[in-house]
Amino acid sequence: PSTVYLKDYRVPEYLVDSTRLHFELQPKATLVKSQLKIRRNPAAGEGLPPLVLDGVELELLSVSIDGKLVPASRYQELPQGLSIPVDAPEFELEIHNRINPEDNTSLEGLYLSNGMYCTQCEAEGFRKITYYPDRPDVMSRFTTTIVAPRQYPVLLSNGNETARGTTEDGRQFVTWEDPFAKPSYLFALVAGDLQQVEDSYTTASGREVKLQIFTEAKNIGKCDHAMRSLKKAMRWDEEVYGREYDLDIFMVVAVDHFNMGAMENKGLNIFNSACVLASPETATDSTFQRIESIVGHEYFHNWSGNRVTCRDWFQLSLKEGFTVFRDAEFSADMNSRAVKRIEDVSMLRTTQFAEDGGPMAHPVRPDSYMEISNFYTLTVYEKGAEVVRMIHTLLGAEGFRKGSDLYFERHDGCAVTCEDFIKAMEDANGVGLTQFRRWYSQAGTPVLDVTDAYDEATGNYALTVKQSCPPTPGQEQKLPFHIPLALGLLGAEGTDLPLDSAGNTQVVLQVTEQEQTFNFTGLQEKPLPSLLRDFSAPVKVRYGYTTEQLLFLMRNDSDAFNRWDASQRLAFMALEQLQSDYRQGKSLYLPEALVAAYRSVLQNRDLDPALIAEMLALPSEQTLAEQSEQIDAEAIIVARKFARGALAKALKDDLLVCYRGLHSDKPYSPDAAEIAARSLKNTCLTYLCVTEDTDALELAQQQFHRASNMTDSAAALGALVNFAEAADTEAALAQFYQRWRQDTQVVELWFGLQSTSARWGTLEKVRELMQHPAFEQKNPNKVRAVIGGFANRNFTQFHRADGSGFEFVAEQVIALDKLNPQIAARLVIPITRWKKYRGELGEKMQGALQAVMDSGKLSADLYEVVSKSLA
Ligand code: HT7
Ligand code: ZN
Repeated sequence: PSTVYLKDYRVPEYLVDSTRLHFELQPKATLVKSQLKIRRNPAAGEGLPPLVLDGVELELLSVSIDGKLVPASRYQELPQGLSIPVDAPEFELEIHNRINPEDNTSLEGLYLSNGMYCTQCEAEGFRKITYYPDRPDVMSRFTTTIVAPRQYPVLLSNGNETARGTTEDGRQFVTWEDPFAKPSYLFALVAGDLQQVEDSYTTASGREVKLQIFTEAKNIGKCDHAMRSLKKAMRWDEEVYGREYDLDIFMVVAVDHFNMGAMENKGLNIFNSACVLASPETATDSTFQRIESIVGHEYFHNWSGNRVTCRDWFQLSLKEGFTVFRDAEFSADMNSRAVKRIEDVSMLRTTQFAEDGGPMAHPVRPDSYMEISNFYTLTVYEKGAEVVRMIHTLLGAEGFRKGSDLYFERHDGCAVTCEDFIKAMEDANGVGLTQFRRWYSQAGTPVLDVTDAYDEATGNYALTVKQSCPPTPGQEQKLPFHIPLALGLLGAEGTDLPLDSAGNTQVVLQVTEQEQTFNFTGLQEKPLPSLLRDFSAPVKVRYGYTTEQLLFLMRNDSDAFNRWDASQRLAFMALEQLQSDYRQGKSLYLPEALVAAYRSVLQNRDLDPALIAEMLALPSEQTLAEQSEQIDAEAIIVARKFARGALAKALKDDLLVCYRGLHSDKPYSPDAAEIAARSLKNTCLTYLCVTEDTDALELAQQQFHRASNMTDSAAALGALVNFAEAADTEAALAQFYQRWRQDTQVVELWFGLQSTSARWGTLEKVRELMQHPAFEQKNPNKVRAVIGGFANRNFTQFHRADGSGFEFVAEQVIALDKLNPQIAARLVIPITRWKKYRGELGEKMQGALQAVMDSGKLSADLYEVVSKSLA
């Protein structure tokens, strides 16, 4: 596969003013007729070069220009497209081709999912439907007619329905017209025997919008939460960004086979069923929250992505980083702001930092790729959102809003760049963000080394910040970043000290140099710094906190995020010590101070229970691995297991009191307070079960049998799967499956609980599950639950010392690549970081990766990840 470079970007040679599509649906032979009004792009230069269209896996039937058939000798079929000679600056092109949705297991283009036709065109899937300039800067007005047999009563596409009827041979047809010009990646088509839930929304300016969610009949009772979330998102975007919805209808469709979470096609969002369907009996609290955030995310794309889109795929973070920031703020406003931030930062630190330190590290705006699907990454999405958040921090809420208003106004209907976004922010606020732009072009996670000095005689407190950034592939040296460093200073009483004459207790330092000293004057005592409040930048901060100082911050910091962060630093220090003791063959011991700190958190009645749950959670093995210079998997596993066991034993009585106090018989509601209570209750239950005491496991059994909602049921089953005797575990699993076997989403959860079990024997179990009748290799959700659960969320068993976990993943990746390259290229990631491992385990991982490389011809997707990781 060849490499595409940002520096080679050229404007399109031809523009497409209108696109008329006509589909005659048949599982193995769908006929596609496309009529395009094409015009030479005046910005592209002189002459009339051939028109080159993208096309992949298409059967070409005919090409006509202005109504005349073009003989096959006149055009050239390319390996990935079609080249047609042009002799006029404007013409109408008609192409007929055939495609095979039934055999399309890549889930890109048009495919069948449980007998329902659906599409996925981002990033380059439209070229699997018909020949087209399949790039985001070619925007066209689409009209789509779908003809289908009667067993597909629902026929949907983008925009408004303008005609429907019956053809002479008894098939039905529907025509849709989208009044907004859009790139091909936002095209969508759905056909199936679907039911719908309908509602309406009145916009701020008084327009009535019809809202519809389509699913298979059996899921119709699981749409209410998504519908409520959609209406909240529509209101929020009006209130916070002044953005109204623009069509008369907004449709959402749930499909079972989907490579990602959802897709923001104009007016017709397509969702992975797992990201839209929920009921209290079948979905956990985190699923409810995930649905709210993804429904919001896709809806927000209507402005940040659809009305203003990307010029090219290097600019992906323009829409994704911005939209993730928007959805995170939406979720924070709907739920607990601090807990949302903690969850997001935990995920970023574990997974995005690992990506930034691994072989596929790339900037938020990458400058090259082989396969764009590989760049829908945590860096583009999550770090991209952090970059937007930093702009928000630097400009303030009002300044940011001015910038976003200008951005939408300036670029409405256009395909633009990250540069255009920053420029709008600068122009609206009269500021310069020149150095800040490096966040878009430099990869890697910056490190801040902070030291301080207090001068008693003058009352001056000097804080010195040194920034550095490790090398990443292709970027040895980095220039200093512009880093907003939010901080507060705590006095001995634990209160925030005033930092200026106005009495402000928090400042945002502008860190721009390699080394910089900031002075605070008039201080009566040496303060304790609370650094990087609310995680004001995606960096690592190193400061020599003592255990006592961290305990102090845990108790007193006014920034909830930093209270949690202090608990994590404290746990991290203890876990590092345990790892080192284990390596030296010393006996293991958990400091009493840590136990006491956890006890006082658990007993604190003033804290949000969800925050307590977060503070009680030890850093995951993955987080510990990410923070290690060289990963010693065995030491990490032993240390964490020991610490968890010691805490569980020491805190048993407190955990029990807390658990009992949080038990409630109220009917389920996914509101913040109740989610928080369940979260803490189930954290306590899991800790109690760690001891494997009979009475604790009895509690889990009771909760499992009596639970009235899936959150409690799944938490109890999870505890049993990890800590109960084999016979009890099997009995509970069997009972659960019998009860829920008809429910796809619950069966996926059931798969996930088993594949992530830390118990020895899980790998054999995973192989067994792959033979289960409910497992389907062609369904990404099932693959993610069983194989992905094992590879990504089962640190203990995936890192088996004999390397069998790695070999298993390699074997599955090779098999999956033949069916679905996007999924294979994601699944391989856990075995790409071999260079970070100590000793033999790293070699075993490298061997597994090499086996993938040597297995034969790989897809472009998989080849890119494997070759870059072996280099
Ligand atoms: N914008 C959407 C991206 C997406 C996608 C990308 C590659 C392959 C399949 C895909 N499905 C959806 C999702 C989003 O960020 O909203
Ligand atoms: Zn998105």
